Amino acid sequence: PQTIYLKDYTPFGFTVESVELTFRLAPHATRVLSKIRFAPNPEATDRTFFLHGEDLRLISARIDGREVNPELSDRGLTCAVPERAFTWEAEVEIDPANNTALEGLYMSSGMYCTQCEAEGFRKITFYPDRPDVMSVFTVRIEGDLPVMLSNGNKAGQGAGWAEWHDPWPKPAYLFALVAGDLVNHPDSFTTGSGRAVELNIWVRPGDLHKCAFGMEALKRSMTWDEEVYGREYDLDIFNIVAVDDFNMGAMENNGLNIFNSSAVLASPETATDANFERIEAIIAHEYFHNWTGNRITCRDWFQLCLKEGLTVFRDAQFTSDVRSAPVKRIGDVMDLRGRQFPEDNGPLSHPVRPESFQEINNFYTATVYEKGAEVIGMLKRLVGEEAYYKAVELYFERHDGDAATIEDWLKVFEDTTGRDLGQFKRWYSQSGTPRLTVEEAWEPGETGAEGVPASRPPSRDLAAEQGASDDSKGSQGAPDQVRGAAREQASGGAAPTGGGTYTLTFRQETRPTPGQEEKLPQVIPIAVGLLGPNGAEVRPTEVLEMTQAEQSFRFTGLATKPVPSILRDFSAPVVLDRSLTSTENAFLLAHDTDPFNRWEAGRNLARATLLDMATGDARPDGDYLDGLTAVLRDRGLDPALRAQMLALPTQSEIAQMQHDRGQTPDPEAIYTAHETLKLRMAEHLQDLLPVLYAENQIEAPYRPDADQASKRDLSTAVLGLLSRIDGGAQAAQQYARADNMTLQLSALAGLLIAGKGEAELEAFQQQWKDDRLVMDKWFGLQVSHAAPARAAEVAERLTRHPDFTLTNPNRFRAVLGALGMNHAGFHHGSGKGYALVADKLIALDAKNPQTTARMCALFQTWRRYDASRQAHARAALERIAATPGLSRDTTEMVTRMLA
Ligand code: BAL
Ligand code: ZN
Repeated sequence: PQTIYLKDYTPFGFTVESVELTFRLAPHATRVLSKIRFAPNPEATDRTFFLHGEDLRLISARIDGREVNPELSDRGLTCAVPERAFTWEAEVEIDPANNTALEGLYMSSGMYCTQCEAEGFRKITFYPDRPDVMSVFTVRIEGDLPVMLSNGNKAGQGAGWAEWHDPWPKPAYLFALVAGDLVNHPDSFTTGSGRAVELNIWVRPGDLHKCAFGMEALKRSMTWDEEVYGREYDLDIFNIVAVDDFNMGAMENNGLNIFNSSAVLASPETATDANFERIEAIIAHEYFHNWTGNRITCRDWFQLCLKEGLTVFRDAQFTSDVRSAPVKRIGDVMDLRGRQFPEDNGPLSHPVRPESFQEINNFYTATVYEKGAEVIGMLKRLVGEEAYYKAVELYFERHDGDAATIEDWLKVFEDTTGRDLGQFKRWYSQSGTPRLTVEEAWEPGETGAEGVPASRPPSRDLAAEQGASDDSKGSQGAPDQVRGAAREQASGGAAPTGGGTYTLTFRQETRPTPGQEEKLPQVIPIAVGLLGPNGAEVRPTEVLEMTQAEQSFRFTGLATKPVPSILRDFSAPVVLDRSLTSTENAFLLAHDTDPFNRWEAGRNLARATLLDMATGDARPDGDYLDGLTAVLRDRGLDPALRAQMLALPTQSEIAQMQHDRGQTPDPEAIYTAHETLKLRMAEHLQDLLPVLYAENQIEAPYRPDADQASKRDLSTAVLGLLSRIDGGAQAAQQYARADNMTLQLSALAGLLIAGKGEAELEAFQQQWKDDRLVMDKWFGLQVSHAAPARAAEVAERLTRHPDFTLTNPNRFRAVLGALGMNHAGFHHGSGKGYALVADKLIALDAKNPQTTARMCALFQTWRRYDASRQAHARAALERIAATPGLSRDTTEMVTRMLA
């Protein structure tokens, strides 16, 4: 397959002044008539007239009304054209009903729908299908269907037809069409400047009761973007459509967002709190794209992070504002470490802005999205809040209507702040996760007492713990002379004038990644605060700007040696390689005023404990269990945060840590350590668990808001532990009385943890057999709770269930994705997990290359493990690679993983 390079970018030889499309819908023979006005592009030198086109049957083509005979290939067509503006007309036929790839125009549960990002429009008609070609689209849809939608505003409708006009020039990837027997949940919104906007969520009949939450989330998003970024909606109508068969979460087409039904439909009975929160975030994300992605789009697909990183950052800001900021941050970091770090440190590693690809669909990755968002977060932290919003305002002003680049984005920051962002730009070009090590040095001053960190936090009862927590909320109590003292860089500052001097010396290193042997130092914003030995904060958070491979920062005028809290709020996407003793971690867990680092301290203790246990030491660390008890008792702490404290690092994270230390992880040993630690935690907390469970029950009717969800988060985490020591009694009771999916599903999980739940699994299936989204949970839960030796067998049995299908990506992910996430099950020594996933990926590739290729990434860590597992994984990957007719998407992924 052909490799495409960023360095080879050239503009298209023609501009497109207007596009008129007519669709004559028929399941197997839809006719698409296009009338496109082209003009020579003065900014281009190459005038080759190449239009992309795949799986199209060309019926006729005309230029300025005269029949032409273009030269056709399997990627598109070329044709001789005039050296002036001209009108291209073509008629093609396509087969939506047989389009199982779910790219272009396809059918899902009887409705027509589209997915054009990244390169699906070329499966609809011949067109320069590249994001820098933008045009105004007018669309006519003809068909015998009650609802027929496209982008933009309504332009007219009658019996059997509808017309739409989108006044905003857009690239073809934002084109959308939906037609079917749909019903709507309507609403309206008035923008800040008084524009009345009609809002609709369109669903299949029967799903109307699942739309209200999505609609409220949409209105919240519209208000938020006006208030925070000053961005107003720009059309008369905003439609969202729920589609059952969809490769992605959702798609931001102008005025016609198309959603995977799992990312929009929710009712208390069928969706969990996590589903509601995800839906709110995805609705916000797609809506925010209207400005960051649509009004300003990407010049080419290498710039994908320009819209995705920024929009993920914006949706995270939104969630932090409408829910809990620390809980969101911790959740995002868990996700980053779970998905992006393995990617960044394995065979699929690529820069946030990749420099080459074969199939762009393979680059809708955690690196482009989530690391891309982290890069924006670092930029904001470095320039400060005010400068950030000024620069973004300039970006909107300067680039509205453009197909822009990362250079354009950075330039607005340079112009606003006067900073040189040349080095910062390495975050876009250099792959791999930087590792940061730190050394500390303390020089007591003449008058300063030589303090040391408390050797161990005093054990406290509940009342004392609450008091201590209140003391540690801020630096208000720190003496003025301490707060006012200067922090200097060791390299350039004046000599300290009094008190002790504390120096932090950081080193950064990024290991080689595929195609990048040499790494240069990056700009790393390191947020640091200092605590005194009694736990009070003596220096509030400040951002140290590290630019060199090794760099020291000096804090002067300190009375006693402080305890540093480093990388607060996870201020940069790096691995902080700092070995703290369990006493030091326990101290930070008890006292840190930064919620993220407080959680991180607990996490460090859990990591150390699991690492010890996975290599033979069967006893959990006492500091960890005591610290955890104190945190759980702290009723001043958000229950959701306490639930996050209770969650253990994933088994995959422990495997990665062992690998980073030169050890070969044993998935079964890690699984056993995980299970044993959870049992020990449950035993240690056995008196507290029932109290916490009772305290976090909710009498009021279900609401999916942060307050209620937070309490359910904690009671769910507690139930998971309780089920290990009460034989599933509490879970059985909860299952019997559950009136919402959050409680029903967590109860079922609790029963499975206790080795029970057969009858409930059957009852659940009977209750929900007609609800696809709920049944996805039923499929997934059984695989994720299967013991390692049985996981592949359970998954295989479920793939023979009559409701399993290869054509629905959600169902495929529910079973095979869950197997991939069952660490010890997927990486089982028998190789059965690898073999089953390979079998199913091979079968899926023939139907849906995009989902197949993305799911191949389950194998990306295969080289971490022992020789026997590697041999099994290699055999599975080679079997996929050798499949006759394998798609370009999957070929690229397996080739990269085998390289
Ligand atoms: N643009 C693809 C789906 C999304 O990121 O919103
Ligand atoms: Zn997006």
